[in-house]
Parts: sequence; C-alpha cells; structure tokens
Amino acid sequence: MRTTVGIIGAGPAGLLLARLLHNAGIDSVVLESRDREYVERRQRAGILEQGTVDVLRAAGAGARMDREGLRHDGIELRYDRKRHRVDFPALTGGRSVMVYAQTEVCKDLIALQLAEGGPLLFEAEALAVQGVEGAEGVEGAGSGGPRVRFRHEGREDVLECEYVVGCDGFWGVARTAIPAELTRVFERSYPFGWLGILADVAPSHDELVYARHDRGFALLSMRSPSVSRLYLQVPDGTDAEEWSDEEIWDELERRFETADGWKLDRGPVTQKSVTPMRSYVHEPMRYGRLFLAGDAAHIVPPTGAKGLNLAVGDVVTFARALTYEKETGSAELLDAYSETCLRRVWQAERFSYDMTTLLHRTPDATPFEDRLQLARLERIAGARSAETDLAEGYTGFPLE
Ligand code: RFL
Ligand code: PHB
Repeated sequence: MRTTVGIIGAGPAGLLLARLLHNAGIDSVVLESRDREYVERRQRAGILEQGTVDVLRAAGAGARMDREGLRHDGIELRYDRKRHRVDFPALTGGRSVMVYAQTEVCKDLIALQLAEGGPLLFEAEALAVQGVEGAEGVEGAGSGGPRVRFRHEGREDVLECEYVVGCDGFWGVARTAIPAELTRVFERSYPFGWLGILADVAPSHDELVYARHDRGFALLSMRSPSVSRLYLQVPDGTDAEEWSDEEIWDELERRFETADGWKLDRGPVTQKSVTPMRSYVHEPMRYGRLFLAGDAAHIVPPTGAKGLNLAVGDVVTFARALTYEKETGSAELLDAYSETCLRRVWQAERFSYDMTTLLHRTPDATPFEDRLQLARLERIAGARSAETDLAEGYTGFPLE
C-alpha cells in the first residue's frame, strides 16, 4: 500500500486531518487499531472553541453540529456557596463556545471519510514507524520515504508514505520512533482524577458549572437538552465501582450547593468512569518526515476543555504546511511545524494548569493555600482584567 500521508489513529486529530487533506487534493490512508463502534462511543470532550467550530464548518463537517450543537455564551463559577457567571461575548469581543460532543464530531467525520475520502481502516494496528530519519528537516529525510508496519485482518502489511502523522493518542506508537536523545518530555501528574457520569436527565443549569468546594471540584456539563454529563474530583487510583449512583448524586449535590437554594436534578446513570489527570508535552513534535498531532504529543488536564481543540490546531497547521509545500515546493512551513504548534500548546498547558489548580483541592492543601484559592476566584469575580483573561483562555487561543 502506498499513499502521500499515512495517518495513524482515527480520533478527532486523524479524522479531521484526513478530511482537510482530501479537501486540498492530497491523498491519505488512516489506520485505526479499534473498531468503528468503539471509536464512535468513547465518551470524552464536550466543548468546541469558536476556532474549532469555524474549522469544522470550513471543512464541510459542520452541518449536524450547527443543527444539534448548543452555543454557550458563558460558564458559571461556584465557590463558597456563591455563583459567578463569566460572560464570554462581553469579555472577548463576541466569542463563544459550542457544546457538541467529541463522539458526534467523530461520527460526522467518519461518515464523510467513508463516503468521500480515502481509505480508513478499522482494526488496523500500527506496529512501528520506520525510515523517517532526517532531524535536520524534511528535505533530509531517508531516501525510501517512511513506512508504517501494521496488522490488519490477521496479516502484517506495510504502508509506504511521503509523510507519517502520528495521531495515535497518548498510548500510541508513533512517538517512540523519535530518538530519545533528541526528545524532551515535560510532565506533571496530579494526585486526583475525575469520576465522570452520563445521566438521562435534563441539565440542571443551562450553562456549564465549575465548582470549587472544600470536599473537591465538581463540574456540571451536558451532551444534549436531555442528557447530563457530570464530574467529581476523586483521589488518584479510585475505581468507579467504589461509588454507587446514589453516593455520586449526594456528593454532587454537596459540592454544587448554593446559598440561594439551587437544585440538582437526578436521573438514571448510564455510564460511569474515572479519568486520571496529567499535563504532558513531547518536544519536538516533528522528526524528519514524522509529525505528531494531538494527544500523541501533548496532554492537558480536562479542566480547561482544551485537548480536542489543540488536536484540531495541530492538524490544521500540518495540512496548511503540506499544502504550501505542494504548491510552492518550499518546506518552510513544514520545518516550522513543531515550533508553531508548541507556542499554542504551551498557552493551553498554562491555562489548563491554572484552571486545575484554581478549582481542585489537593489532599495536603494548607489553610493558607485554601484562602489563596478563594482569593483567586474573588479576583476573577471582581476584576474585569482577571475575568477577561479567563474568558479569552476558555474561548481559545487563535491559530497562527
Ligand atoms: P485520541 O482521541 O486519543 O485518538 C487516538 C486514536 O489512535 C488510535 N490508536 C491507534 N491506531 C492505530 N495504531 C495504533 N498503534 C494506535 N494507537 C492508538 C486510538 O484507538 C484512537 O482512536 O487522540 P486525538 O485524536 O489526538 O484527540 C485528542 C482528544 O481525544 C482529547 O484531547 C480530548 O478528548 C481531551 N478532552 C477534552 N478536550 C476538549 O477539547 N474539551 C473537553 O471538554 C475535553 N474533555 C477530554 C475531556 C478528555 C477526557 N478524557 C477521557 C481523557 C474529558 C475527558 C474525561
Ligand atoms: C465535558 O462535557 O465532557 C467537559 C466539559 C468541560 C470540561 C471538561 C469536560 O472542562
């Protein structure tokens, strides 16, 4: 098998990249280790930045999102039994976000790819990426071009490419093809995770609620007007089965409680899982003809809702750079890929870290740190400059 761009992974990064390349007249093959149903059901992100919404529309993948997605003009911060609304358009010159689940983005992109795009192989696991050498630039890459060895339908096969893009998430193989001596990894783990539930009940509030409480963080989000998505901060290593549905609702109720008597509606829990939290950046994001995009290169804790949006930024940057190379013969933008992406990645890392430490309670927090946390929240609620900083970060950093 032979193609221009070999894409490993059919998460949002890989699927959107295939679509962008198709629109630019560049062929690609997508290899995905899991089956279609698994990819379409995996519960993850819920918030699309304005820039992501614009990219999906321009790629011709925004029709259902525009019908079914929910535009949100703000979020609510809760602390000390008080509520503070952050008004995005008023603070950012009109920007907002869209609530449209990652599962739906993936379903839309898969349907388009199968109908109009190049090959998308499910249950095709990449085993190794070879022949990408040439750290000095894409011009210096190995003569034969890179290859992806993969297993599909019980057989091993090879995909020969001009470029390989590793969109294979945090646990993927692409990253391991970059020599360790050229790599720097920046990492932080957190002593807590999120217990997330999906529940068949109308969201109790029309916008997302981020709550800081002495017992830990809680988040109210949604998937549709009749499905709620809720999260609780839990200690690292918690097993979701340790929590009964009733215990989860009781704890959510405590953490969301307000002085003005706000009420949380309960409903049947249809899914329950725990997500660990980590910050992670792999530098560089390119080695020779291998490019990393999305979670394969960086992870943010979910508090800032940035992971999917960063993945979109990476693949837009790659698609533009390759299109430029095909049109002009210049590899300038491809050579700048890693630096261009990393500038935005680090802003998202900073924002996600700030949101996480603003709202979560660490087990060993001192009373002094607790008071500082409340002072930071009071500052956001009381000073337009601080509130604007949050609104700008949440609605998204522009693509270069
Ligand atoms: P993905 O989605 O992990 O997709 C990678 C794909 O690669 C496949 N794969 C392989 N395929 C072939 N061969 C191999 N050897 C392979 N190894 C792996 C995998 O099966 C998979 O299909 O990475 P991608 O595309 O970079 O997308 C990243 C996003 O999924 C991720 O950043 C977000 O989900 C993060 N995230 C959120 N992001 C947001 O922007 N807004 C949010 O509100 C938000 N909330 C969240 C989140 C992530 C969460 N979890 C579960 C980590 C909430 C949660 C709870
Ligand atoms: C979600 O709806 O899953 C979600 C929303 C906002 C976040 C994280 C997750 O910050």
